[in-house]
Amino acid sequence: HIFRNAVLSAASKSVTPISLRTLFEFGKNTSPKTLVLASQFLHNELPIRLSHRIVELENLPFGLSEMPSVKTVHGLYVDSFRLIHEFPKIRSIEDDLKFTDVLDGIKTRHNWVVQQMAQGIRELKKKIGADILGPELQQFLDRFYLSRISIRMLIGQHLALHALTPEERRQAMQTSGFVGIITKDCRPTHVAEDASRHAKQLCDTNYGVAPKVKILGSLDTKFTYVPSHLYLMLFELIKNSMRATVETQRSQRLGVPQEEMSQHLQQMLLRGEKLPEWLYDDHEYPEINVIVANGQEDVTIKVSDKGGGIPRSALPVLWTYSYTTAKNNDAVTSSVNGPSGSGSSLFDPSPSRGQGNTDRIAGYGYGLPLSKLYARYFGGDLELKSLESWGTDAYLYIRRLADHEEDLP
Ligand code: W6P
Repeated sequence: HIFRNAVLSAASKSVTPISLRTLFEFGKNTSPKTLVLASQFLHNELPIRLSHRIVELENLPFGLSEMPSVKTVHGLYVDSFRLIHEFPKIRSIEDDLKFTDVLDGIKTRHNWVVQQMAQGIRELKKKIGADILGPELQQFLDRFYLSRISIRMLIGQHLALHALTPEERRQAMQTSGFVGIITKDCRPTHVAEDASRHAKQLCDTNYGVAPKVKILGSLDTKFTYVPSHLYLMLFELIKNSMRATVETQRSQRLGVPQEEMSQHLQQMLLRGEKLPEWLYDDHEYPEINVIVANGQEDVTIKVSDKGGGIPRSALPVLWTYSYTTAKNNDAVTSSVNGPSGSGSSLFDPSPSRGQGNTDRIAGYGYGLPLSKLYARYFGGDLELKSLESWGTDAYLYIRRLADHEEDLP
C-alpha cells in the first residue's frame, strides 16, 4: 500500500555522506535557524538510511529474515521510518523541537539492536546448525552495523546540539572545543588514559590484578574527532590486551592451559593451598604500550601487548561476528554486560553457570568487528598483527583531517 511505496521510494534514493568537518562547522553556528535546518536535513536523510536497512532486512540469506529477533529489529526500523516519514514538514523552531523529541525516542528504542541481531543469528544457528553461515552474513552485518553507527552519529550530534542553549554551546566551543559530540581538541593521550582506567577496573574485578599501561609517543596530539568513538575502540583494544597478558602469564608460569586456569585456581583454593603472591602483583605482568603517532594523514595509535599472540591463521576469525573469546571463562568481557563474578570467583567469573548465552552476548567478540567499523566510518581502519608466542599489536588509524566523508554502505 501507500506506506510500502514510501519505503521503496526512499530505498531507491542514495544516502548523502557527511564529513566530520561539515558536521562540526555546521554545529558551530548558534543561530536558531541552524537547528531547524539540521532537523530538515535529518527529516529527509534518515528515512533514506532506514529504508535501505528495511529492504535488506527482508532479503537476508539462510532464512535469517524469518528469525523472530530479526523480525523485531525490522519492525523497529519500520516504526522509526514511519515516525519520521509521517512527521509534517519542519518550518519553525517549535517543529524542530517536536521532531528532535521523536528522534530522541527512536535512538533509545534502538539501543538493543546489536544484541537483538546477535540473538537472531543464534536463533538461525540453532535452526540450521552452526558454521555454515558464509561471508555474505558477515558482509551484511558489517553494512548493517556501519549504517547503524552512522544513523546514531547523526542523531547523537543533533541531540547534543539541542541539549544546550546557544550561549552554552558558545562556551563549550571556547572552553573544550566541543560542538555536539565532536571536538577539535580530541587528545588520544587523554582518551587512552580514560580507557585504560576503565579497562583496569574491569580486569582487576575479574582477575584481581591488571597490567600497567604506558602511553608513549606524541603525547600532545590533538585533532578533530568524536572522543566517545575513540574511547570505545581503545577500551576494546586495551581490554583484550589485558586479558591476553594476564591469562598468558598465568598459564605459562603455572604450566596450566588457559582454558583450565580458573578451574585450577578454584581447586587450589578449595584444597586450602596458598595462591602464589605474584598472581596479584601487577609488576609480574608485562605492561601494555600505547603509542600515539601524529602523522600528516593519520593519527595512528598502536596498542602492544606481550600476551602470547595468536596464530596467523586465527586472526581473521577475530573480525567475525561469531568469534567467541568467551568459551566459558571470558573474564574481562563477560563482566561488561553480565553480572560480574561474585567475590569467591575473582578469576572465574564464568557466566556459564546457570546463565544462557544472553548475558554474554554484547561483549561476546562483537567488540573488535564493531571497533573496526567505527574506525572505518570516517576513513580510518583497525588492523591486528601478531607475533605468535610473543604478543599482539593493534594498529588504529584515524584520519588527521576531518574532511573524509562517512564511509557508508
Ligand atoms: C591478543 C588478542 C587481541 C585482540 C585484540 C587486541 C589485542 C589482543 N591481544 O592476544
